[in-house]
Amino acid sequence: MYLFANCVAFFKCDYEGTRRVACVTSGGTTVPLEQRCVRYIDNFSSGHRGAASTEHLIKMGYAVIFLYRRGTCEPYCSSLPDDAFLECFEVTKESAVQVCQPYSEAVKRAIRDHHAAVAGGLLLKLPFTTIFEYLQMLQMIAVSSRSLGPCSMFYLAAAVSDFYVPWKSMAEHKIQSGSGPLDIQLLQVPKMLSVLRKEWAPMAFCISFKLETDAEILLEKADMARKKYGMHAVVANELLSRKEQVVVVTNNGKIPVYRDKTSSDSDVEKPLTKLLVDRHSVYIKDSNT
Ligand code: 9Z3
Repeated sequence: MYLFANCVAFFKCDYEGTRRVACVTSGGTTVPLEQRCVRYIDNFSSGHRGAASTEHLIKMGYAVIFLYRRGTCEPYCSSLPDDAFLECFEVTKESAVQVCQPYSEAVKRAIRDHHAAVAGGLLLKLPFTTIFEYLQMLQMIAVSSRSLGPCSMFYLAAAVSDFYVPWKSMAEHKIQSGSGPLDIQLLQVPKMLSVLRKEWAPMAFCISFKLETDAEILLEKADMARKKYGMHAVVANELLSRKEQVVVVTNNGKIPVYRDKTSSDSDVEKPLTKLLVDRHSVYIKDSNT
């Protein structure tokens, strides 16, 4: 309920039909194997794509709901060391705590940018862990975004579990290792992308991501997903090259997008989000005529 109220408030924030709002999903969902969960199956995603894309979208004027896996990358943190708290600060001779010199500028910039985005009502961060939490939160966000019509965008970069153990057939307590090989039946997670398109937010501009490790099948699978789930674009990426290039698959073609290799601090998310924002603009214009 708190989450729902938060989302509704975020969407109402003086946007009056002009502010564009993106829901960026990021990180991998988990599938618990026990009700009192000790073990779980995880989906790979560092969260870099979602966090970087969020920063670019905010720069381009969007307000972003960042639905992310707890513990994965968050916006404005990419230039910080992994263990930010312990490594960014030091204790002075007078026992005061201060930012370490090498990180000083990066930490100040991260804190300033993050604060500006949150205080300006441009960033709402909502964490999830399991596939169940993720789907419920996505539904709430989508339903409460309906009033924005075509101005809302779903940028679904999270790596979502394909298989799960239903709550009723899940062991209550920790599964005992002495009982021999583990035999668990996993059911297919219902594909919620078509429900998102048809019921939850039918006017929203929807982009999903397709990840494969075999380049041979990637583009075909991405185009199949686009048609099957009615996505406006599917971003196809291969695990090993995902930071260098992606292909945006739409109904009128496949557009490769590359990281600018001439600049060391550039990322593929910058040209990717630019292209998708341009497509979103055309979509909004067409929807209003
Ligand atoms: C992606 O393909 C993302 O681009 C990555 C980003 C997870 C590869 P990182 O977080 O990596 O920067 O380390 N996300 C979507 C993966 C996914 O689960 N897609 C489903 C599928 O491929 C469709 S919803 O079937």
